[in-house]
Amino acid sequence: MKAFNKKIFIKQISDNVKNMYRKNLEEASQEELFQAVADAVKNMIMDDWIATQQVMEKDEPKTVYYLSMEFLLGRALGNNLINMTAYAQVKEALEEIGLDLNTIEQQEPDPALGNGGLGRLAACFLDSLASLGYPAYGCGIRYRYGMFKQQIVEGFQVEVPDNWLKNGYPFEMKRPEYCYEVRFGGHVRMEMREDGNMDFIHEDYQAVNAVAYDLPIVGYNNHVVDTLIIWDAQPEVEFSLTSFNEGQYHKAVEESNLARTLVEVLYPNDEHIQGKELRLKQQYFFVSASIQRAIAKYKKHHRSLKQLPKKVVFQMNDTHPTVAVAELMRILIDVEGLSWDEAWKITTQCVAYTNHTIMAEALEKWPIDIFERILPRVYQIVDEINRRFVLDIMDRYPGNEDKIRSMAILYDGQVRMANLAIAAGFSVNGVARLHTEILKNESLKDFYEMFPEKFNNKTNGITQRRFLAHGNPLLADFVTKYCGKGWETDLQKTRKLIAKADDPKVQKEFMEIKRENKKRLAKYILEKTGIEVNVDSIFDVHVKRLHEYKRQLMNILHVMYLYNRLKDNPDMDFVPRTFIFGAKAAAGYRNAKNTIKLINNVADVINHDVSIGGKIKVVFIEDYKVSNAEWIYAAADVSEQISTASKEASGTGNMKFMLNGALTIGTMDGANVEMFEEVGEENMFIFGLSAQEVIGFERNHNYRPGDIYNNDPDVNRVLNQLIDGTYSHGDYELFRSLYNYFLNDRPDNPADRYFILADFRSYIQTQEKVAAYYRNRSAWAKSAIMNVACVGKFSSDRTIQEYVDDIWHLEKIKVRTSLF
Ligand code: Z2T
Repeated sequence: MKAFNKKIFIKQISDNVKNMYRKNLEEASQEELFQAVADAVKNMIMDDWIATQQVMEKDEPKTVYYLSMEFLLGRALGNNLINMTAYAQVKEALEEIGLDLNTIEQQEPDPALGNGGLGRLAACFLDSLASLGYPAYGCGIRYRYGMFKQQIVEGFQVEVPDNWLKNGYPFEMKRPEYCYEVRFGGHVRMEMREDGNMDFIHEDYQAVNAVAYDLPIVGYNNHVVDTLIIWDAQPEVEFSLTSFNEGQYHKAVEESNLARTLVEVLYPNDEHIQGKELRLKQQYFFVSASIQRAIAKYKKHHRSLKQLPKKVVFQMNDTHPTVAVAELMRILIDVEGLSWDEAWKITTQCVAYTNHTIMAEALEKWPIDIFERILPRVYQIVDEINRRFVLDIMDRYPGNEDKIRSMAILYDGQVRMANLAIAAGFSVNGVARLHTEILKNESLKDFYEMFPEKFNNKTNGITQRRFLAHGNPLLADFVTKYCGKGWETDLQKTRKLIAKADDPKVQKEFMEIKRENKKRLAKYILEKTGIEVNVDSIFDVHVKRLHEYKRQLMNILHVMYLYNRLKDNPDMDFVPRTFIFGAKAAAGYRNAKNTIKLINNVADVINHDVSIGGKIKVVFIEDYKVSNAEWIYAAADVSEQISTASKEASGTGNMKFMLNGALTIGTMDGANVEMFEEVGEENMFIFGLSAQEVIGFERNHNYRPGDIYNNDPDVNRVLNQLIDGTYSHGDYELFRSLYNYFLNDRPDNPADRYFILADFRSYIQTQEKVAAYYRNRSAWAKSAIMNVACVGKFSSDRTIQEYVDDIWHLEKIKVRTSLF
């Protein structure tokens, strides 16, 4: 970016409004002004974007292609300005012409091309890659409809389509020159060549074109702008009614239908697969296009493919892009003419795999018949990879059927994508230390025994640019005041706060900032829900996807328990609390949707009961998404991270709360374990079973929640309130399935499989400690400041540096500003 020139910037905005809308500034709507401002900002980015791509073209550095079905970017305008270090100047320039940057930012739709943690992680990684100056492409899909918008109607979740492209998205750039054919279906004909080798000829397929759209990923204050490529699908031949014979006509109709449906919508299921054919097509579509683009780029500089691993590494974000293994093999063999062994050597040095969950429902397995029908040539290659891999297993473990049962890629009529990723990938990583240990010692034990050198841990991280600099400007200024500038690129700098955490003046300042942020959220809550909340109450926040293992149900049962206590003793000593929830449920997930309804019904009863004097409020914030998350984290006193130990691979919301000075109540799960290590036991509230205890119960089938229900009167009472009409206007059936969750024991679905009742008593006791601690303002403030001070490890900059050092081996690029 050239030096910011206020005059030119203002001129450009009024020119944009004129040219785009035939209006002047006074006539333009806020949405039109957003488009005009965004375009001016894009213009500021453009020189650096061009310069970065020129350096990459000229120096040809090794580049990571981060392959991901999801990128949960959140709004770009404010974030880009932060990273260009132009936020304050642009805000001031806009004020001069009577515009408010905040209002303008809020016109931008959240690009929500992801479900939750996995997609948001990919977005944080791109921010860190650019900010550290590494050459990188994100590769994903340009879904027409992103994650659904959530409305709450009479307490129920209703899904509304997210038409994020409706008004045009100003930061995307169509790149029609990057267009690749992707083929589906048909047959493979084998033909003997003169040299005795086989040719594999793919016939009768349907083809669509993948067309690139680029989004800029602006690095922090370093002039580096990386690129996120999102692929759109277009029919190969424009469908026309006249110019076909019958056969061509049907093919054209089918291909244009395929192109339209392929990228229509993001599947809104996190950690649960449905095995839909269209999903497999989406996976192959964006993977094939991305690999074709990477190879085309490489071939501009090289004739032989042998050096590909020196220039290109594909990181597979979970198993969703794992078809990349076979697609790269296919291109190397069928298109580039390499032998199997040459192609395998290259492929296995180019692909690496990240695992994000141990939940069995999330393991991707495709029925062989579907896989083979949709991707006949790719299937042949998977079959051959499997044949050779099984031979390796038999070689290593002669006569051991169990090893084949657990590790073969093709088994029981299915293609097991994780097994393919591990067999071919040179690196397999978990996303937090505990998670990686569970992979090595439990779920992927046999693979770890066979390939110990592949396994490694990369504890997740988050970007402080979005979640502190942008989301919490008041706290950002506080950190700058006590730690100096520089935390934006080195989060360890907040450690300087340790020396200040005892200072009453600093504590007071921190608490005032927290209170301002609580006011900002309270206003949002009032506007959206009509509920008035007390900003002096504890803001106790549980926001994340709705999933049984994340135990929102345990949280709301605890609220019901507290309400019972208050009703029994109206004069009891009670620290006022606002319980804030935000969560989307996968559209077909019964227990998750019922939990949302329960939270809303409990909220309705409690919020309207004047007899408790407003001591408890319950709020369900509709449509939890990146943009309102930034405000929610900033306002939180307490962060709920209460998953069943062993189930949350890492969590990243936990880190965002910590960064914003909330105290965590949590289990020893995922990255909570490492947060605890960093911040110390005085500053975090831990409770519940350990991962080993949970795994022990699961192995021995000796957990008996019914005994707890029968023997603990508090548990008994709240569970019975699910079926006695207390929270359902007398309807005994509405929440019966949630009640049954605790007590119906089936072999495939054991009672209380997420151990809510096992942890309930220690959750209650730990929440009592939280309340007592909040009374001590100074102790609380000190602990909150300590959380900010000790969060350094959880910057995604640290995570990315570890990927670079251990897996990708990239070198930084330098974009010289003297170019201008
Ligand atoms: C997801 O968000 C996560 C894991 C998945 O496994 C799928 C989705 Cl959509 C297939 C989450 C984990 O649950 C969370 O613990 C982790 O922090 C996050 O991925 C990023 O690694």
